[in-house]
Amino acid sequence: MTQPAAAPSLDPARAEFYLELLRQMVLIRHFEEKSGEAYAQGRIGGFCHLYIGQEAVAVGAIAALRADDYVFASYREHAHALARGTSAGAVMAELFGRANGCSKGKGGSMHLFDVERGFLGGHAIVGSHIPIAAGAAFAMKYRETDRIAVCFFGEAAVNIGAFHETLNMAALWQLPVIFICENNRYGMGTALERAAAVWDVSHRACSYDMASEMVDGMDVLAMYEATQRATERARRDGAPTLLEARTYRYMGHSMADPIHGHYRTKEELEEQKQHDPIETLRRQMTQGGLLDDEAFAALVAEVDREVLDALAIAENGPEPDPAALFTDVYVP
Ligand SMILES: Cc1ncc(C[n+]2csc(CCOP(=O)(O)OP(=O)(O)O)c2C)c(N)n1
Ligand SMILES: [Mg+2]
Repeated sequence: MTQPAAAPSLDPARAEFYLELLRQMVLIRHFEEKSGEAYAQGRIGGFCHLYIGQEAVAVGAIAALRADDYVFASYREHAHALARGTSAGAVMAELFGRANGCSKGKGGSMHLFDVERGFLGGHAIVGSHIPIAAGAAFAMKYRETDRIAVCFFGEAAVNIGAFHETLNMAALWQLPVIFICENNRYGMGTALERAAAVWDVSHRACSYDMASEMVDGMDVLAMYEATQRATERARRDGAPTLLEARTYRYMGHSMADPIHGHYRTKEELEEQKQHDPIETLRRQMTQGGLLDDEAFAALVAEVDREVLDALAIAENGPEPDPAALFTDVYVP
């Protein structure tokens, strides 16, 4: 597995693109801060796993995709849906269990779907979506398209048999799929104190015959470029890639887990915040003369309006009709 590449320098001609990456990361962060508040107030039911700290992974990788590619993610997937273009209102309404949510209120936080945008979940069972993503990639190849599938999962999924079966088959069959392991250092067990650090995916995965790269998952541009290279391999050669994004989540495993948890120190968290993905891109853009404080404040204000609108859409959304219990989300 190759080591992280050096941070790319900014190209002034791409200022709008960088601004869009920054906007998406700020949207995800503020959206999740608000959903965390709403959860604490009892307005969101079920589980809720926040992504704060990891924004660069979903935003950078998804920016490298085409609109007709498929994206699969785990239960920590609000960000992936938002980066894919699902509206903040449709995601928030789903968290609130409302009929105007992207899964019609039947899925909640862990089961966001948006077929129109090729976003195929939202999967609560660790590793369960990895073979499904390879199946989608198989279909794309079988139909002789150059569409690809991208699958995001946590590093604990590397312990699941289906991960190994899928990588083996993807390599043998040369499937156009990109596996993105979001290695945030912790995979939560059933008891908080049993959270295990599995901060070393590469040695368990490198035995498969496919290109693999380790990426700085706190750097949105590094994520974008690594994914771009992987999409070229997939579209041009129909070949799979494994990316290991080294990242960090600031919040607990879920809303049931205190911020620092029992398994890491406050100092570790503070140290990781020094590599904040939003601040990193903001600083790079500012130093490159592509952003000033005023423009950043305007971006934040616009995002905050969008998040407040999303809350209103969720709160005013109807509860699902009980008859919807017997219908499929996508088949009327
Ligand atoms: C097959 C299976 N086993 C156990 C669980 C309970 N569980 C939910 S999240 C999780 C940890 C996953 O950690 P990781 O893959 O690193 O993702 P992260 O939460 O760090 O994003 C576990 C064990 C589950 N959902 N599915
Ligand atoms: Mg993890």
